[in-house]
Amino acid sequence: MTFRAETLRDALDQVKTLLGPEAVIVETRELGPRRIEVLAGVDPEPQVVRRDGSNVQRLEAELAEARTRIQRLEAERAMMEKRRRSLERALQDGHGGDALVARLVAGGVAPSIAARLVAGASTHGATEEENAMAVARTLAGAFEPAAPVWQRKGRSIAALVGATGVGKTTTLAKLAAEAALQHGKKVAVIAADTGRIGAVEQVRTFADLIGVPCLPARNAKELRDALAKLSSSELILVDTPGASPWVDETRNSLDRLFEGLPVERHVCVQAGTAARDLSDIGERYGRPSSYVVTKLDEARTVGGLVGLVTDGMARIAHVTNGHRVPDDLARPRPAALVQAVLS
Ligand SMILES: Nc1nc2c(ncn2[C@@H]2O[C@H](COP(=O)(O)OP(=O)(O)O)[C@@H](O)[C@H]2O)c(=O)[nH]1
Ligand SMILES: [Mg+2]
Repeated sequence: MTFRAETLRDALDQVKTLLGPEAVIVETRELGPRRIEVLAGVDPEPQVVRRDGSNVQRLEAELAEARTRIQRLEAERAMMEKRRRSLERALQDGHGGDALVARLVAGGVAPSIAARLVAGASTHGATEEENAMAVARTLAGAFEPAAPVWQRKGRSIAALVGATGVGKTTTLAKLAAEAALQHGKKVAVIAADTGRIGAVEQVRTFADLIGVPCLPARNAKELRDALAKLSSSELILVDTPGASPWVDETRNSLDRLFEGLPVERHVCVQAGTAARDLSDIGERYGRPSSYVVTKLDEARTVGGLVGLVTDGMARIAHVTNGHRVPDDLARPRPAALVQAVLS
C-alpha cells in the first residue's frame, strides 16, 4: 500500500493508523520537496523471505522442485502398488500374464519382448498354461530353421561373420565338412581373416583335412581373384575377421570386402549371449541371410535368441554344440529351444 505525506513522520503515522503495529515498511521515496511516499504492508511471511527478493525466488524454486519430487514419488508408488496388486492376482489365480512374462524373463528373454509375446499370444480368460502354450507355439514358429547354408540352387558364396571368438572358423570347418562329405557339394574355402597371426593357417588346416581347396584374400580385389579361380565350386565359404558389432567400421569393412559380390552373410552368435547384446545384431554385420548359433553346449539361458528370431530379419540355420569338427553341428530344434526358453 502506498502512503503519501509532506513529512516522513506524517506518512508513518498514516501507516500505523491504518495497518497497526504489524505494519512493515517496504520502501520510502522522496518524490519532491515535501512529498514523501511510503510503501508499506502487513506481511504474513517470515522476515527472511520478505527482506530479500532473491531468497524468495530461490525458496519458491526449491518448493516447486520438492512438489515435483513428491508428485513423482507418488506416481512411482502408485505404479508399484498397481504392479504389486497385479502380480498378487497373477499368483493367486495363476491366470495373469505377468507370471508368464516373468518366466520368459527368467529364461533370458528381454522384458519388453517377453511382454510383447505374452500380450500377442494370450487370450482373455485363458489359464496361464493355455497362454504359455500359445506363446510356445509362437516361439516354435520363430525358431523354425532357415535353409542350411549349403542348400542353394547353383553357386553360392557364404561368409561367416560375427564377433571375435564366437566360433566362426570352427563352424566354417563343420559346414565345409558336412556340405562336402555328406551332401556331395563341391566346396571351397576362402580365408579372409588375414590380419590375425595363424588365422589363415587354421582355415587351411581344416580345408586340407576335409580335402577342399583354400585360398587367402586380404581385400576385395583378392576376394574377386580367388572367386574367379574357384569358378567350379558350388559352395564357397568365406572366413572373416572377428569384429565388434558395436562399431560402425565393422559393417563398413565387410561392405567394402564384399562390394558388388553376391555374398550371403551368416551371422554367428553365441547361444548364451544376453538379450541386450543381441539387439539388432543382424544389422550390425549387414543384412543377414541366416544366424548360426554357436556354443549351445555352454549356454545357461538361451532366451536372448528370442529377440533374434522375432525381429523378422532372419532365422537360425545351424547351431553348434561343441568344438569337435565336424560332429558338433546341428539344425536348430524348435521344440528344444522353446523348452529351454520356457522352462
Ligand atoms: N564349447 C564350444 N566351443 C566352441 C564351439 N564352437 C567353437 N568353439 C571354440 O571357441 C573358440 C573360438 O573358435 P573360433 O572358431 O576360432 O572362433 P572365431 O574367432 O569366431 O573364428 C575355439 O576354442 C573353438 O574350439 C562350440 O559350439 N562349443
Ligand atoms: Mg576365426
